Amino acid sequence: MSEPRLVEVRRNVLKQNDVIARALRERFRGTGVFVVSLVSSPGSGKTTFLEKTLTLLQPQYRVAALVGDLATENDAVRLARSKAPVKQITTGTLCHLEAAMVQTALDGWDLQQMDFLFIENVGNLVCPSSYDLGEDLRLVLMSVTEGEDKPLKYPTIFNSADVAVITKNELAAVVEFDWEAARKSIESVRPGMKIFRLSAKTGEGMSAYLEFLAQELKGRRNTVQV
Ligand SMILES: Nc1nc2c(ncn2[C@@H]2O[C@H](COP(=O)(O)OP(=O)(O)OP(=O)(O)O)[C@@H](O)[C@H]2O)c(=O)[nH]1
Ligand SMILES: [Mg+2]
Repeated sequence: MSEPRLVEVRRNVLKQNDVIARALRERFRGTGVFVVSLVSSPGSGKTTFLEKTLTLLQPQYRVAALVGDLATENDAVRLARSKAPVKQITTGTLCHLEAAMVQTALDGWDLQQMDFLFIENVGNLVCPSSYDLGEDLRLVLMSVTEGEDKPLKYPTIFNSADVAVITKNELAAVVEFDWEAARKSIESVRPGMKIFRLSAKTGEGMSAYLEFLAQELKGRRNTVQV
């Protein structure tokens, strides 16, 4: 029996995305920019966390950001308060960013003038996991208000990410967040995954994360001569 046509079309789209993502990755490596993407469910705090990250990194590093949403420029407006270059990508009906969208959005930007490029994906715990964007590091965010079992329910997004970030940590006690249960959920889906606990609102935990980013950039620059 032949495969349904929908499966075939989907496979071709993913294959095409992989080709563009590979080209993007080579371009990023060639220019020395370190690219970090952020995925999470809607409202986990990606933009808040990213605005804080851009603001705190800027005295030392050259940073820029792309942000994806189905509609509105709201997040780009918020991120631009950091004074970093920012572009909004609106996807219309798509629940994820694709490598081609990132490629188009980078038009006119000189990657050689950047240390870090951040890409905030559309808020969704399912779709973004299938699409490589050529990034060096993928962060999956989970706020303490979402429940500790999200990694068990949405394993693919945790599997496709490199680092987990637990956000809104200052609310943990109020919502009776069970840190040990959350850690076990992540560990069972992705053993050994690095986890940061922080609050973008209070700034608690941000310095450990920023230090980690600095080390990642350093490691990259030591292995790739630019
Ligand atoms: N208390 C608290 N609230 C936070 C924190 N981070 C974000 N929020 C709030 O959570 C809500 C959603 O935050 P956003 O940063 O817009 O979340 P997002 O993941 O970018 O949302 P989408 O782009 O729509 O997916 C806002 O009301 C923020 O003020 C935090 O560390 N502590
Ligand atoms: Mg956002």
